[in-house]
Amino acid sequence: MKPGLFKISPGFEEVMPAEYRELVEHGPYGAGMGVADLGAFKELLEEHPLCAGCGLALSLRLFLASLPAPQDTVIVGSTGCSSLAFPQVALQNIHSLFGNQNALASGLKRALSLRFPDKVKDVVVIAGDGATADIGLDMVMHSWFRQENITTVMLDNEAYANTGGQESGMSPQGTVLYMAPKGKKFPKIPLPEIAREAGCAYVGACSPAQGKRLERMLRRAILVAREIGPTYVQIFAPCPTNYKFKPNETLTRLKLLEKEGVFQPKEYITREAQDLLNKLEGGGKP
Ligand SMILES: Cc1ncc(C[n+]2csc(CCOP(=O)(O)OP(=O)(O)O)c2C)c(N)n1
Ligand SMILES: [Mg+2]
Repeated sequence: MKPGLFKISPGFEEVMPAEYRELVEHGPYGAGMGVADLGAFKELLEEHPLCAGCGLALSLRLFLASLPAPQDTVIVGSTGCSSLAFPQVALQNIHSLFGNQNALASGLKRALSLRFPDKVKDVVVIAGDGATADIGLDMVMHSWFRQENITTVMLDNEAYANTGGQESGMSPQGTVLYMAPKGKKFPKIPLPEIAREAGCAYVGACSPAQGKRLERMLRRAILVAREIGPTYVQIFAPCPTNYKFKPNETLTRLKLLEKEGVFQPKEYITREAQDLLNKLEGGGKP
């Protein structure tokens, strides 16, 4: 199905760059597509400005392919590396003031529910670890306390990458970065557990090294947010530029960190959310 969300204004067809014309023609991609279909549609302009080997770039592609209803989804981004790629997706998206993303998404979700009472509109926040766990944490947590029906996704590259490498609350203890030369003094914030305690009905922690798992967690989070309440997905992908490893090592490193138990995939599901997922999944694909 081609929802036809984007059109080129008449008269501009000839002057628009070829890759943008392709995005209009082969994306948005509609429901019924998934990670296994990546390559069969166009979800992101090729020439995004993220660094070589950036795990966020892969995570963003997997995220886009995993949305259960892309034509009825609005993504809310925040300032950071990933915000350089958000405006280049084949989806409705809003860039919010850094840290404000969950407040904006709460209002947007409520407005969409009033404007389209008979339609399901998914509002998904996708922001960096600094935006989510540090500067926007009050907005993030209060959207969870208020039980807003939105999904929050953190792209956890364990640093403030976009501003040259300061430590974030999500950097591991002892981390030395370009702008954190003395080493971080306290451990990584346990945000999945905080999310669970703050009222998220579904919490998932994953990495882009396993695309199908990321897809399953994101779909579950969005389906639960529609019916029950706030949900949270944390995507782990340390930054090659700031953690100084080779760009072609991103995935092997992620797999190794998981094997060693440094990174632990997680799923916290409330009883109510599990009942819903059992009903929706019925043993098959959500
Ligand atoms: C209100 C406000 N405060 C601070 C900044 C500066 N700033 C821009 S990006 C950024 C760091 C973002 O870190 P993170 O959210 O982890 O995203 P990343 O760049 O690592 O993807 C900061 C502090 C800003 N743009 N606006
Ligand atoms: Mg970051």
